[in-house]
Amino acid sequence: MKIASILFAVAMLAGSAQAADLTVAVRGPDGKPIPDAVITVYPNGQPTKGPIKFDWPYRVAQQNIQFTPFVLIVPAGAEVSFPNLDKVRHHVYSFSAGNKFELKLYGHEESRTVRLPAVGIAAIGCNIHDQMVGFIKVVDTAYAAKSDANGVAVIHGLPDGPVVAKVWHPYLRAPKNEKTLAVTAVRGAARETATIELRPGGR
Ligand SMILES: [Cu+2]
Repeated sequence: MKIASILFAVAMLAGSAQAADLTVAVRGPDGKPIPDAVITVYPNGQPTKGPIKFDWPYRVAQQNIQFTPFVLIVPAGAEVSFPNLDKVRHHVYSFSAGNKFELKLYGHEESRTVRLPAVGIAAIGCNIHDQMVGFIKVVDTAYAAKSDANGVAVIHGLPDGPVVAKVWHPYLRAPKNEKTLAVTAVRGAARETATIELRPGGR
């Protein structure tokens, strides 16, 4: 009897800790996978209270006259580093509202750090190399992920229940380049397909 009640208590604890994983397949109208789309999920429609920490580096390198990664997700207030791995010098800037900055010319193996306070976007460029384009998505939810080369983004550890989920891509044809997904609740292993259209000229 005592053992039975302990087992029951353990089962109850396991039940309360249950969490959902949301897998989103991001596709174009032609069905082709779209990488570099950002999925953000808001349990109960609410932003995350308290500090947010992602397990990837808050870092945009300059390498081969490109920003790497092309899209980075960071929490609001994050310090982002911009190491220059090229032999040439770069002059990195953002004109985005709330996240403006300018890193004057710096060279090989040097780095600079910038704090991004505003939820939204920092679109980054280089004054020397016009072809250098990158985007930092600054978020207020702990539940965010970027689609990989197969167009797949996975958000782990969501609480079971209602959600608001969005997809953003720098070239998404929608107001603020963002669209709300059809999914309104998650439980266990949830799957969703997000079909998005990109503006021509986008990558
Ligand atoms: Cu440059």
